[in-house]
Amino acid sequence: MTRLRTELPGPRSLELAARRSGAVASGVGSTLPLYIESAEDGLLVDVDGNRLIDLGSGIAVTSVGNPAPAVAEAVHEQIDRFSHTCFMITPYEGYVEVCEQLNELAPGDHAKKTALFNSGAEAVENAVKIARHATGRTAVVVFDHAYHGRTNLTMALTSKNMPYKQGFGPFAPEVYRVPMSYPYRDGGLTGPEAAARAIDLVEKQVGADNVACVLIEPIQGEGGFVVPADGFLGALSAWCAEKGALLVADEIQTGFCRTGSWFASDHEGLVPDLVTTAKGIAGGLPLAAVTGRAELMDAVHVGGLGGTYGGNPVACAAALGALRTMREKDLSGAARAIENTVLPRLRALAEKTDLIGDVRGRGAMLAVEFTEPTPDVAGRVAKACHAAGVVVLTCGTYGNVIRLLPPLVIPDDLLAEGLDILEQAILGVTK
Ligand code: PLZ
Repeated sequence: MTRLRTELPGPRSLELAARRSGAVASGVGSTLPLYIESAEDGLLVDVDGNRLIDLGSGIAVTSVGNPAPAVAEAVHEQIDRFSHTCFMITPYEGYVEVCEQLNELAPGDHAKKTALFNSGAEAVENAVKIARHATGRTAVVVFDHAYHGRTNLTMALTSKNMPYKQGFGPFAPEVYRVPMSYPYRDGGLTGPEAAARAIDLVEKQVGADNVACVLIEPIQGEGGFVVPADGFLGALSAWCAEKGALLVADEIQTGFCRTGSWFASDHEGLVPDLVTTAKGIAGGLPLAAVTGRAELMDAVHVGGLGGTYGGNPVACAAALGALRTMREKDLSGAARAIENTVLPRLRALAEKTDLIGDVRGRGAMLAVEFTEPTPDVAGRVAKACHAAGVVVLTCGTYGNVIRLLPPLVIPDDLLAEGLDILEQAILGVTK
């Protein structure tokens, strides 16, 4: 069925693109030049009436659907009562309720506490603040291919130069980068071997006693959907526990049912000291959190954490609606079902073309890595998908990964149609 009414971009999108070029700073890019007017589960409808299959969820955000009824209802109800007070001035229940639920859901059964912020980068910055304050140490260990944000500290934590860091330095000090476990590209090191390689560097170059935290995405997002080898995260966690460093899991992209459980840490029984979350937490409204061991979270002096909008009441209401939807619709189960549909198809596709080097991921966070470490093939595949009205995203240090992040409520037929188009796009590119 054709969902496209016009050439892409259509005339109204072209008009908006012209207005945009006169008004919006060109440093802010867009993957597709299509301006969206409305959405339904799994579809984005542009201003020319073209219906696009959404396999990106706005970078893993609209997991519960777009719009999601429970989120829309909670937002309306809240904004009609009050939109903002600033939790640091006069608090409200929604903030407390979101923290209670996150404490319950985050990995581990120890006592936990939470603080709320606006964006993923802000959550990561605050996790580092808390880790430094709680340990009295300064060094932060991060990994090759890591992505943690675009603010000054999180640019330092992020691995890839273009487009995130080029020309924006100087960067924050006391950040140390070590190799990641990357099974497709690290010569088959086991998880414990890859962890030993990273730990050896930290011990020799940083000194274990100086490490405030080891910060890691349990499955890397922007860096290429890199799933570390079994035992890698566990070995890092054990080293942190032995040396008094904190393990901080950045679950901003992996969290909230995306990988088939509440958090990606759950798959390996990993219990981080602190967890950062954002994206899927609030069905599209800006909200982020740091959740962690109560004694660490409470180490900071009163007034040491905060911000004008952190835990805004409308965003908190949206989060409560989103979390209810995740439970009621068993969206972790839905993510596993997506994996069971998509992974076999991608694996079968990999048999048909030698362009594909690896197929990987978990739940509804799945990817194809092309063999050539350049953006060429992935870029052409993404373009072909976009021209056919399917929103797919690329990622990876080499820009050579196509990633799939469908909304967890995507109807089966739309997912199948999106995959058909992706398959044709991949089989249609030549070296
Ligand atoms: N940590 C693991 O994935 C955001 C960024 C896209 P913010 N990823 C998408 C882009 O090009 O800006 C992300 C993430 C992980 C932190 C962040 C940062 O979250 O909400 O974008 O600040």
